[in-house]
Amino acid sequence: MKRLLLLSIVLLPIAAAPQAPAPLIQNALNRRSILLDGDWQYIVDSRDIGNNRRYYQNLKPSVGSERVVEYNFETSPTLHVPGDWNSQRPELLLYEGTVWYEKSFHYHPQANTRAFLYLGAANYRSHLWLNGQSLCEHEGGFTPFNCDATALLKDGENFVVISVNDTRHGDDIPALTPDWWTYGGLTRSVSIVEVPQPYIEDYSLQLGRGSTRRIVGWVRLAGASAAQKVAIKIRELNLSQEATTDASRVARFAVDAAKLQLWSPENPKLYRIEIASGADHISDDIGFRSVEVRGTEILLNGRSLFLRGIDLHEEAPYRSGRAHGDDDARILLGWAKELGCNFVRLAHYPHDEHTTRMADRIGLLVWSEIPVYQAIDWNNHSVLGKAKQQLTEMVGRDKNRAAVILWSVTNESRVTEERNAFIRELIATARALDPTRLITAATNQFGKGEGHQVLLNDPIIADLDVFGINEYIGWYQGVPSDLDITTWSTPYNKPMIVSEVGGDAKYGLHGTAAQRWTEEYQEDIYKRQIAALRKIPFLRGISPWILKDFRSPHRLLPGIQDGYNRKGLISDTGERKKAFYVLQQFYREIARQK
Ligand code: GCB
Repeated sequence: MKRLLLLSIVLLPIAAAPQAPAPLIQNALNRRSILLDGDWQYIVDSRDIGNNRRYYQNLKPSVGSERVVEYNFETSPTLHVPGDWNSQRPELLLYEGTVWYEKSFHYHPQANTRAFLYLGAANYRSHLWLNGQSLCEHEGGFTPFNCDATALLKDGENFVVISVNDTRHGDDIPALTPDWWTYGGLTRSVSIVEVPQPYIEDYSLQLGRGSTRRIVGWVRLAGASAAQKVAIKIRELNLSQEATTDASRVARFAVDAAKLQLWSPENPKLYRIEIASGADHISDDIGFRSVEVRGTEILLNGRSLFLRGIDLHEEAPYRSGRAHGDDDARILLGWAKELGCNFVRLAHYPHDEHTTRMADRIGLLVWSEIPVYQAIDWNNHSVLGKAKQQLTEMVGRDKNRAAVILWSVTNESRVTEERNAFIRELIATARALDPTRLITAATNQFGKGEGHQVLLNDPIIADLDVFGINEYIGWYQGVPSDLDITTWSTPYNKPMIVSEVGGDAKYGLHGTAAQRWTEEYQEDIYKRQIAALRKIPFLRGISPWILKDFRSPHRLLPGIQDGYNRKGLISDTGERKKAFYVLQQFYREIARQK
């Protein structure tokens, strides 16, 4: 009997645990790599039969073979990577489900080298196979991950197969109804990143808290024994330092840089940092600045700052679809600069690394957020785990970007005990991951004071450094003239950013300021918002909603929205609306007052 029991336990199918990616390689963009971007063959798998049919083996149907093979990547159509599938094929515009991608490539392994398959992002769930073997799985549509491919890569022809599924679920992050197009697919670059063995896995170099001269940080090695030497060098400052790794493979640094030029939007100074250990060396361009809060002020390099901002989705300029890469980032952030911004809120999820690096180069402060958006399954512990994972991946990737000053943990979530507890855990996680940056959230749960007084009293504000408020007076609430008599107050002595305001306008639709959807109505909202908001003493910045019209499945009004949220200051085809110039004029005026 006992033996039988034992046998049945042994024979029970064991659900294979998903294979997790390896720790993220810092600064993978500057590593030696083989880009796998370009055309990938694809198969749409609307019924999820691909696993059973072993699409991952990339089999070929051949006449006379014993086995029936009912697919063929070789003769299947192609999708461009990076890029979402919705905007590349009209028949996939509304598709949600699984798509299998395949790419063949030539590879020649090098001695003492580890190779990782690196994905900038795949929305939303992905499973990677290399040469027919399962490599790893990842969940979350906006953060990078890498999987160690060294053992599976062959000398000569190789193939990678990736299944990506973007079906929405109530226990995902984001959950079921985000007001944006949940573009599916391999939305950012795919590459094979090569590193020597051992290698520099991760590092953080920033100004120490409270200092504008002392650079502190750490470098972590992978595949190394303890007590390895690591050196950092900043030639321009004539600085170098060496340290030895401890038992956790981390070497710590503290360097005084008396002649340091601090990074700011006006002077986005970056220094070339070289890091070396054994056979590995890497360089990065890093800026140094301090950011802190004092009372209701935000201080950048010790000086009070007003954030002249704009919100943006990661939607491509001039065409629809997910934006990616340097060129899109240059145009989108260039528009923000033209508007007079020193700040952007990258809504509602981590944007491409090219964007935060571009912000570093051209001088735009960044608010970066995870898609803990509106209704989330607050009671579900695994959902909290997903949110923490995305937060960790966002901070992990961008912790060396001077431009990023704010990590945001939620947008417009309703106040309940469960939500408060969930968000507090995220705030604690963010602080533990990065004690140098400010933590924020976009709140929209207000109390009512007397008359037209709005009370900004979401209880999570108590745990934040800076709080955002999203308010739509004149669009979702009342009419624009209500702004003339509205006042805002809060029991919290903290800086506030108005993280959303605005209203829809169709570019080219004109009328009176009383006619919704016209450029004049939107312009009127902006004029009154600016007049009202500038009276708030604890206001430290604004980032209206939004830079550019963007695709949304919620916005279907024919002839006006046609599938687009029209709150952009710029149309989806790049034309500036009247309100663009209202905000530009305000930003010019306050920039002059400094
Ligand atoms: C909001 C949301 C944003 C929406 C926007 C709107 O409050 O944060 O995601 O797109 O309003 O246009 O309604």
